[in-house]
Amino acid sequence: MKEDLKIFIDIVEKLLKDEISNPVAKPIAVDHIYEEIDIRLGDEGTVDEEFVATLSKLVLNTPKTASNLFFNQLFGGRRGKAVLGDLLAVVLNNSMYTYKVGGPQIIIEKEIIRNLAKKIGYHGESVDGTMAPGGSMTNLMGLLMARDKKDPNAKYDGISKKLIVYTSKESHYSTPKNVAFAGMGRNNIRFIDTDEQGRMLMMDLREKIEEDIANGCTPCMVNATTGTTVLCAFDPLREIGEICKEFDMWFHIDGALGGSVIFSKKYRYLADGSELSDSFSVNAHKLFSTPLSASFIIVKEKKRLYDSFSNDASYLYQTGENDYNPGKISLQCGRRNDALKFWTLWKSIGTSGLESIIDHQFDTAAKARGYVADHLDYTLYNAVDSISICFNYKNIDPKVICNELYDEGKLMVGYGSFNGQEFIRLVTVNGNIDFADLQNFFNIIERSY
Ligand code: ABU
Repeated sequence: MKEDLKIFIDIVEKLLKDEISNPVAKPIAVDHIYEEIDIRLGDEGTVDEEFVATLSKLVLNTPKTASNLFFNQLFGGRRGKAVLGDLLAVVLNNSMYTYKVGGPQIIIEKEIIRNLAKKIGYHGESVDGTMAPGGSMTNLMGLLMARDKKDPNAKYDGISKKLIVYTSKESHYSTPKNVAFAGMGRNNIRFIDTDEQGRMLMMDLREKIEEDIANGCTPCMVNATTGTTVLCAFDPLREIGEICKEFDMWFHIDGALGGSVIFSKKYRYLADGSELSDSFSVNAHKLFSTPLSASFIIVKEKKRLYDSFSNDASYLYQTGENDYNPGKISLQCGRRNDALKFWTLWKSIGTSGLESIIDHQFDTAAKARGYVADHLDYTLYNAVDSISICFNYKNIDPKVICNELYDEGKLMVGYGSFNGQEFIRLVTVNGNIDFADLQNFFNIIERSY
């Protein structure tokens, strides 16, 4: 182990040095990858020197998602204290299903959940939550609780009614996948129209619910989004909450991307009404740049978690209270410790430090939007508070710009679309970048075209 730790440190030092001079790994064409790197597994092991050389080459040729030129997806950057926590979680190698096996790590997860719940606006003893491997899976958990509340026998006999799920046209692609997994059927989603800023339109929501009731269907859940994938738009939670109450529907908030605004006094207004929801998901690996993945789901009534996810297993639950055996409220059995990395970050910088991270990202995005708006060669497509800056440059096809800059190893950014308009989607999820890095991003585009 000591020998391997030394190899680890050597390779990480090489990577950190390389990230400065080569912030974008030149992509290797997938049909040449075996020629470039000795990936093939064989009957015989490799000797140490060759093994280390191959491992170093592999690491240095992997896309550099922590560099200040990575804007391609909704994660990025690296925070030392969070990495430290995750490395320790790997070395400890606990599974997070029982207190007997997880010990204080279980309490660390509970402490985070308790504090997140307060920020959402859930209070009292009935609140609980858990983690799952990614925002799609925490959304699935919200959906399964909604299904089981509306159709309690579904988990024994299968679904007995036509349960309908409402989500905006701009919401994450996990919803259609999840309703299929849940046996509810992709045809039983209603995609709600959005306004010009990409926010769910209440009039369309109400009309679709009333139409479904008239047709004998059962409205089950609204999946609202706090930070949509492309525009990072924020649905009007308070109004959605009121509609859910009126029609007795589960209210889930997909806050995977933007849910972290609950930490910011300045941007909290974007999640106004969050306390009306039944469940709320948020990813620390997005705006807080912890290592992937750190996805939480917080639930107002813990009974719902038990109803949907518990199952006796005498070989597993042998000690203690339910509250500290989170396997009883998990999607999984074996579950890695994704909590420690967020706890080490939170413990080291405090809640005020988390607030500063969120403010910095939104403020930096606002400056970037200002830059785009002020320069005639650019067209800006979204102008409200958000960490996405959606733009085009000199009317050049955004696919061409994104793909060429990637192929040339200059920077990594992706494109998106809204209302039929395609554009480049720049995101400020990496809290280590500041406006100078974005200025550099724009300069690269301007020099190239
Ligand atoms: N959670 C989905 C993120 C995908 C994207 O970066 O667009």
